[in-house]
Amino acid sequence: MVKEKQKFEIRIFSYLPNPRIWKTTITSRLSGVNLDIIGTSPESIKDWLWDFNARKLTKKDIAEFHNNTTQGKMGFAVRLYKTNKFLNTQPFGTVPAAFSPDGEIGIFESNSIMRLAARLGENNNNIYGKNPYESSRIDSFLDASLIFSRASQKYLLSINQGQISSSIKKEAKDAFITYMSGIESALNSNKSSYIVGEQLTLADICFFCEYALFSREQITPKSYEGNKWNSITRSIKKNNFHKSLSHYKQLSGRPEFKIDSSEYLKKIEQKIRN
Ligand SMILES: N[C@@H](CCC(=O)N[C@@H](CS)C(=O)NCC(=O)O)C(=O)O
Repeated sequence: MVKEKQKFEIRIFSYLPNPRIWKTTITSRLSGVNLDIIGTSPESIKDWLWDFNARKLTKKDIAEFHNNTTQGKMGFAVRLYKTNKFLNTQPFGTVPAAFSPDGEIGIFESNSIMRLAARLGENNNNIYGKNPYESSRIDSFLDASLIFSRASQKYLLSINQGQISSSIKKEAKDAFITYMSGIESALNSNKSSYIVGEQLTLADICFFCEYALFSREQITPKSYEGNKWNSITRSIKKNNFHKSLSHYKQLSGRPEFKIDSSEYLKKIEQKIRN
């Protein structure tokens, strides 16, 4: 008997690996939701057709969509092949891009895609809080994370592009301190070792993924090779964020987190040491 392929409940298109997607993969592991993830390396994603049925561009696609390309905005200096259907369902045209199984509904913003995984899993394990107050408090942390993630994204892209400016770095440092201070304060005032309530929630998952993504900034940028690179993470007094950092470390050891993150974080560690 042929085993039926499990039906997916969310399709995600993105470059891979991408810590923003881990928010959803970790949540789905805990809530029992089936994902279908398609994508390629960050370098190759420009050579893909951005669509519900995303794929490597064929000669036929290039001819068909040639006059219909879109200038990439965040992180892409080139024109990207995005189908009209993609842009109709993904109004900001960004990845990660998630879709309902029929491709008709687009869900964007990694925090919202993560919430979808919790909702589809019927909030299994109370991952999205055990009552409306806890759920809304979790939302508060997710909203606050966006301010940090925006500054972090600008900073990481500027590092990649060899165009680090002191104002971008300062903005990222301020946003990092603000976000981490909130997490530290929540961990200090909570009786449990989690950010909200008594157990692991979306707030912890989001914190882990945003911190993991930001940790790339510790790698000496190409434009600084041979010179001393003063990363934000290193310049911060670790004691100020003692609880947050040990929470991050503890989360990184959990099996549902390790699957996505261990290789990625190991590579960062190796690059920092070299
Ligand atoms: N805050 C968003 C960030 C999404 C985003 O900015 N994605 C960039 C890549 S890092 C993108 O898709 N850029 C494509 C474009 O600007 O055309 C999230 O968490 O999902």
